[in-house]
Amino acid sequence: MLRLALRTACALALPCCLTVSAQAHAVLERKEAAPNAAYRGVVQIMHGCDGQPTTRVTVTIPEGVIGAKPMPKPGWEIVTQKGAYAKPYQSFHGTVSEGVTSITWSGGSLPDDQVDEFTFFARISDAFEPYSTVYFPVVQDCAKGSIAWTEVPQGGREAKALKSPAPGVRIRSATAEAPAATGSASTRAGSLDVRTPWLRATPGGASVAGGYVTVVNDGGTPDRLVSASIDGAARGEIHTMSVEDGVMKMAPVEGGLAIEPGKTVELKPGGLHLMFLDLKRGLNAGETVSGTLVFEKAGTVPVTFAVAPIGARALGGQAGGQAAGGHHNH
Ligand SMILES: [Cu+2]
Repeated sequence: MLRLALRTACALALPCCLTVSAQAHAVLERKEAAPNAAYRGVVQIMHGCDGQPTTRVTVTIPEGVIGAKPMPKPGWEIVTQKGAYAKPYQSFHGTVSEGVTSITWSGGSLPDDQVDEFTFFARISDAFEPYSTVYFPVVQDCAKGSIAWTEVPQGGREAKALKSPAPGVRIRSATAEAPAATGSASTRAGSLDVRTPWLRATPGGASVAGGYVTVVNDGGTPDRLVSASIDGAARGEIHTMSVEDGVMKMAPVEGGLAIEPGKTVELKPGGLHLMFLDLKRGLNAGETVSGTLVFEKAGTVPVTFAVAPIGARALGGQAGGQAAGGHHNH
């Protein structure tokens, strides 16, 4: 088996590479899943093996992920392996004790300079703790050579420290699934209560969106919001907004935003806010967008942002027009 040196060109060329598994060529499109719910796994192959076309992709379905079924793919043959689960799981149709344990697509040829997706559906059982990560090892075989994206971080190491990390999916907490669009969504993370994350819909062509959330620290120790991300945006920043000489100005918050014990920090239009940059697509009112907030102590908190209309002052509020946000100047 050929183990490749990772090419730096990847980091420059593709937005995939901005995410945690920095240089992985095999990634999962959806990096979060709800426990005890359906999961649509899309394995994205971003490169071949050192220039060689990809001819076979095998994904291992981990224990606790049940009822896996591949989606047919024109030009590719599918072979599944079935086996007994380590224990029985509850499913829609009663108890299941066996199922697909690996899926292989072969017979096609994906050139190094093209990308493709290999899709399966499965159910994430209730066997996983909230905020744990489930790994789906992928083996990528090429006309010449092969890469095993099968490394799983051990003992607190980070996935990005690995040379060929297995694609991982983080399990959301059950509370994060509360319907965000109602504005009542609240996610608990340590001593923090993360409430009502929302985004403003973007006007046509805009590549920047404002994000808002309320964080309550009812514990006894300070914490700090250090970063934020949403699906479909290359990066997120935390901004302050102030008026200097009659001009509204924004600036990134250096070193993160302190969340002192006993305090509520409100990120809202006209004040502190999140800013998501380099959007791949526009945001439309009424939809929801998955994202994360990263705190120094509470860690990475998956959240679902509800999208409110362009210029909205609050989730469920009325559009406020130009003056509301100032993101037009960004
Ligand atoms: Cu801003």
